[in-house]
Amino acid sequence: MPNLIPQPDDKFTFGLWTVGWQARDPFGDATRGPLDPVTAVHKLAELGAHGVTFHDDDLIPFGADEATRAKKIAAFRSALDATGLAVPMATTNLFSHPVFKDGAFTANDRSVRRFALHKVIRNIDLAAELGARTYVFWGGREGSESDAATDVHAALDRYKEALDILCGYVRDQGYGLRFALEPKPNEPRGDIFLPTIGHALAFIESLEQPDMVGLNPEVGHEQMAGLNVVHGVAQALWAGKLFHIDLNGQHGPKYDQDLVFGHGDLKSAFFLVDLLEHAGYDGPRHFDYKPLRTEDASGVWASAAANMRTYLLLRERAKAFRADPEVREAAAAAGLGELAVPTLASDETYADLSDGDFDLDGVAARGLGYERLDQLAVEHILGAR
Ligand SMILES: [Mn+2]
Repeated sequence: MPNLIPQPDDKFTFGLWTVGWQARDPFGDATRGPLDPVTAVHKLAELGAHGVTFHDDDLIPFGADEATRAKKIAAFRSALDATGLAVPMATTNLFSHPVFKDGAFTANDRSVRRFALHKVIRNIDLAAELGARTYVFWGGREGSESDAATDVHAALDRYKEALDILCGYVRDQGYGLRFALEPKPNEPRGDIFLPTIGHALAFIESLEQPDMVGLNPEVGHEQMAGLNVVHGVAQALWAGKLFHIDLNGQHGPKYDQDLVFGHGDLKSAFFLVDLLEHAGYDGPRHFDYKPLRTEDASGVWASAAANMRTYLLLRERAKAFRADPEVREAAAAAGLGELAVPTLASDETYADLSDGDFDLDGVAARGLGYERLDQLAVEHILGAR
């Protein structure tokens, strides 16, 4: 039996806001009480996590005075020291307070934009102090419900301006931080700017320091847009932009479910783990999920453990899939390796292309055997092989 006990080396991390979610939704009140960050740190360490991540407001209540702020940070630090838990990533809450109802970096109101930038800078200092390497930007309120009230061109100018300012700040301070944009198509805004991995990749190239900025794709966010998250993450890797990843579960285009990883589209989760494990991604496996509203505290910790165990199970399944001689033979028969061969040889040009010796009818009629390969994957996922 493979080792399914999470180890710090597995780099599993959780946001304070995940296990700490009190399960308020648009129709109902909280079903759970608040969770002290110190308790969360101890509990996550016990379960085998490597690290914890936070929004500024998860740790320090919005508007807290200096004394409260210092006290909260000190308590968090001692919990980290006592458990050895790392803080690989941090981010800013630019969505809860009513002041951000029309966005933060892209709010029409310039004073809101200036307030937002200052809020970020303050938390970047704390993130750097705690040793974070990645700073995430999820622009959940950057968007609109009405195109009549939205100048997208100007909004993208301001989004770029904000990231250029913040890149400059991090560079000036000499912090070893990189930024990761987290795309999402909608919710809480009707339409969010930079809605998918592809939009964000294109946007990054417009920045003054594109090398400092990459992506934090989230499984459920791509699936809410009806997209294949494995393809999206593969393209982020191809572009050298997979700086971080948010793992969770989602059943297709509907409200943001934030299920446990693997509790949505399990087959896609299998191929995502296979990709991460074999494509050289060595960053955190960060779970951004919400324990179901039906759960009490013990259900919360069961769900945290479930994320990690499901990942480890899928990692074993992916390893077995790749090692299976029948899978290798089926992949070879399907011509999978041939796509890695350039279409023109190194000494050829387009002038060498001709259809003279091409077996048009033969190639058109040939079966590719993908069904056999796909079923082998399903059998590995089901533990039947
Ligand atoms: Mn997320």
